[in-house]
Amino acid sequence: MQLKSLIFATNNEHKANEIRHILGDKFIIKTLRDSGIDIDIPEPHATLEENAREKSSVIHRLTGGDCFSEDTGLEVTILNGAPGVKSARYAGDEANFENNIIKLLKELDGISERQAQFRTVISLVLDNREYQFEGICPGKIIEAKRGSQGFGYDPVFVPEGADKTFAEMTIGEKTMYSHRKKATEKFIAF
Ligand code: ITT
Repeated sequence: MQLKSLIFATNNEHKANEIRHILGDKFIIKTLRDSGIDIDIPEPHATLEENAREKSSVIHRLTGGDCFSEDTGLEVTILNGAPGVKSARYAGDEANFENNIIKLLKELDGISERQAQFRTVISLVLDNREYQFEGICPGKIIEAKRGSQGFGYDPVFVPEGADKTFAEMTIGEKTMYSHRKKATEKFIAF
């Protein structure tokens, strides 16, 4: 069988490593950097679905080939789904993982209801048609950071059924629970 090579329209190497781990040797995954494409694709929309579509369609127009993207948000129940689609820029346009977490913990200070979920939407462009796959990982936000693996909000998120935060897990352990894994499994089945 010839391996299928696919462009993953992302500049986030952490995501790419997780997806490579999940896909194993089924596909060769190339990030934008691997493909020599140096752009920061805008994410102007109000939903993960529209932003994911924006990223895959921009790269499809640019390359003319099959590709996929994903948009992920952390949705905290008591915050009405925030930071959600704004997860990357929760603490402002120049925000990084660290100050996004500080802002989140501040918003939840003194609140015992800490239910949250990560939601990933993958957008695949294949033979000029778009398909989407969703994956959800329920869990909770803890009160202080734990662990140094992973990225983003991983140090404060404990998935349902686990004691460790995502940042205390290896990629293999995170994959057992993750939103990205669930969305990618639907993509593989398709
Ligand atoms: P691309 O758009 O280039 O793919 P990005 O980092 O901008 O990369 P998103 O907009 O999808 O990606 O992600 C929004 C933010 O959500 C991201 O910057 C992290 O802070 C957070 N995030 C996404 N997936 C996560 C995960 O598995 N664990 C922890 N935080 C995550």
